[in-house]
Amino acid sequence: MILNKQVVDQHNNQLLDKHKRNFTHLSSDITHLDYILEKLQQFQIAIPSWALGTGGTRFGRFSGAGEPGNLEQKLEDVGLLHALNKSSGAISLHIPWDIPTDADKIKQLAGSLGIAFDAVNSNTFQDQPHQAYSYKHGSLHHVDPRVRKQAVDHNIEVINYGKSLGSKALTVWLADGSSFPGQLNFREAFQNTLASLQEIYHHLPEDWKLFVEYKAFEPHFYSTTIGDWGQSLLLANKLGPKAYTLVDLGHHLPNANIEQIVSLLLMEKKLGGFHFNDSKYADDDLTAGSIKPYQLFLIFNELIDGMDLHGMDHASGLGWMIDASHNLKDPLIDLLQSVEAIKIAYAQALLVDREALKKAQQSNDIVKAQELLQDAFRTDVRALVAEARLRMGGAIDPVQLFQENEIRSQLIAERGVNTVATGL
Ligand code: LRH
Ligand code: MN
Ligand code: MN
Repeated sequence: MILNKQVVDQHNNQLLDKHKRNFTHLSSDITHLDYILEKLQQFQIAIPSWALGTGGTRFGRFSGAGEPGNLEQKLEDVGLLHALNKSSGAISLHIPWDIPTDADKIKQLAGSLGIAFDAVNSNTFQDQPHQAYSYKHGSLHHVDPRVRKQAVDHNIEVINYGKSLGSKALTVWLADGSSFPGQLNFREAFQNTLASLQEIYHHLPEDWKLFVEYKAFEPHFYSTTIGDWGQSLLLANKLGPKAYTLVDLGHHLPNANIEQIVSLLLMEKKLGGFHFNDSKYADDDLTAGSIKPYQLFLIFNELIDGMDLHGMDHASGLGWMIDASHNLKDPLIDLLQSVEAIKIAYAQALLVDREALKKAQQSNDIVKAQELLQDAFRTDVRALVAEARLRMGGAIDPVQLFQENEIRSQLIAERGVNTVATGL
């Protein structure tokens, strides 16, 4: 174990005075401090197994050193993150990139690190060796029923892997679409997708959820068969109560009002969860909150409003997952930064005076409503997030600890220099 309690304590002692000063100053103005700290402590965000290595672009991949070479090492990496921030207590697996061949052993290792298994993800966007049919022209929407069956069977296999680990959800993201007008019959593609998903849904255990992820474009550039939240919601509604829409922040057309989408999905009780990331141009998969932090805050503002209305549990009501890729930064540092940004947005949204906001909306007081949101967003809540982490035994500044203790160098010493983790 690279990180023991002593290392964390030493780091915290070094930063404690400064932290306490900041925290005291900040908390003196917060009326519901204990409530916020409790919410922050409960909040867990799943780490994607495919983001623990250095990602690439379509022009190249520059793998980093000391990357995890198998699922056990990926779990150790998530364990490391969780030991640092106490908010990464779950992993989301992608099959077949990360097959749990010995499920009991994997479960035991995860348990010892305090890690649960979040949604399992299927992969019908790449051909695998020895596969009978190609997904070049799609999977669940394919014109050939044999290809559709192969893709359905794969999803059922993924459910079974998930069952063996204690997962409770399957996420389906399809690359199915078309790149040229005329290539595809939209209605047939949609109906084939629905029929395939119905078969998968049929194999879903009673206490599971099916997350239907949508994406506006890429890898196809003319149409995507599940292209937006409307199409995903249509499918989820037709499939039944266990099916939900999954919102990946990077999967929208530019300037889409994601917070409005979130609020309506929540109202319909069809919001499954999130793939958090950020983007400037398209599906850039950048660190959460690194480009549009106000958008992230506004999403959490809608979430708290809608979840409180439904009496939903903030911590367990939805699937909270990161879906980022890092071709320039150390993946573990990037993931720490993403989790931190998400918690900051959550903490800021918890600060919003909801009663006052309701009153301002009811009286068409635009200025007051805007001020209430901006006031919360402009509050520096980092000491609040750090205090929640400290109370759980985590590090005051996880990134600083990671760097000062040269954790990547230790991983390189263990795993070697020439390493390539499976993933995007
Ligand atoms: C492709 C994608 C998608 C999936 C992930 C595995 O866009 O990023 O978001 O969830 O690959
Ligand atoms: Mn995604
Ligand atoms: Mn994506």
